[in-house]
Amino acid sequence: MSLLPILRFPDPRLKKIATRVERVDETMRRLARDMAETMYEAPGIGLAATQVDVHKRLIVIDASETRDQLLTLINPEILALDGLQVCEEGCLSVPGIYDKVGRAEHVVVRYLDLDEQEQTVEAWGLLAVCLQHEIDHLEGRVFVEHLSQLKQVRIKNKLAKQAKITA
Ligand code: K2U
Ligand code: ZN
Repeated sequence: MSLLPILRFPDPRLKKIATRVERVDETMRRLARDMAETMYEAPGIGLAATQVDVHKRLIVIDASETRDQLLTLINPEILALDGLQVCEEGCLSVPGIYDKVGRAEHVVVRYLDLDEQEQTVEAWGLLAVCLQHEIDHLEGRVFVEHLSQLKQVRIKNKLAKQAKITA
């Protein structure tokens, strides 16, 4: 398995819309394994293929306290959204930036698992937030885009300064 480099906001590749997975082959299974390893090492509770510059509809999530309940979702589709919750979010593609984002409290998501079996997951709380956050990535959206224009400008300036310092 390998760790994959994660694209950093505002890389334009993070705005690409991911395409459906047509076949769950060994390449896709290897990508899912590498994404999971990358997520656990980061550490994060989710990772979308978009973030590792693979523009296919695949996400991995583990929002469990014990870090042993990996969900691999292929071609995830939101079937239902309701309620409202505001949660402090961060993103592995926007390091060091955290802010509150309003999301649905409850979601129902249909997807294919690695055996190409159709599954449905119903979630509330942090898992619901993570599902919405990762599916946003597949649509080319990063969580900072839910913030005000002023905050987005300040974040881009801060990350640009950080990039200069580390260059
Ligand atoms: O970058 C990513 O997509 C992983 C995200 C997933 C996530 C963000 C906010 C809320 C839920 C899930 C995170 O970097 S994982 C680390 C994390 C976890 C909880 C809150 C903030 C950051
Ligand atoms: Zn993210």
